[in-house]
Amino acid sequence: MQGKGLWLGVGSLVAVLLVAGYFLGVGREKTQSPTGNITPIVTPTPTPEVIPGEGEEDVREITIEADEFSYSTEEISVKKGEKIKLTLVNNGNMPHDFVVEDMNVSTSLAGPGKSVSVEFTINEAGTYTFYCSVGNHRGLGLEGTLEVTE
Ligand SMILES: [Cu+2]
Repeated sequence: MQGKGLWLGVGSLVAVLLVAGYFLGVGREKTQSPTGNITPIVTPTPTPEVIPGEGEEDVREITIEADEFSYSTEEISVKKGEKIKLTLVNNGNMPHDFVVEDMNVSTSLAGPGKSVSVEFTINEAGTYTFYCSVGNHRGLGLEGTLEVTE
């Protein structure tokens, strides 16, 4: 039958392709794996050029301390578009963090005696609220105001 022959033909063609693919794949693997005395070429990682002052000078560093249950500063004022690196120092006995409400800005949790940092820039002037997201710490007093001025 013609139909059967065609299908057999297609079948063996697929088989040939599979076998060829297998060998091509093996061949490729062989050329890639070093055979002992081939030293892999290691491209040296370029040392990033550090221009003194550049990138550092326009980051404003702010440090705020937290304990049970208050921040050392209840009002932080920054400028719109200003790059801020905020460090939270936890002087308390519980974990605390620093979150700016609705702004997707938050540090990770700082355990007792630890500090954590977050870098952020707020591009819209306004009054924002920061707080600790642990338990009811916000309600207990770990809350403050972030003023972003023009
Ligand atoms: Cu807390």
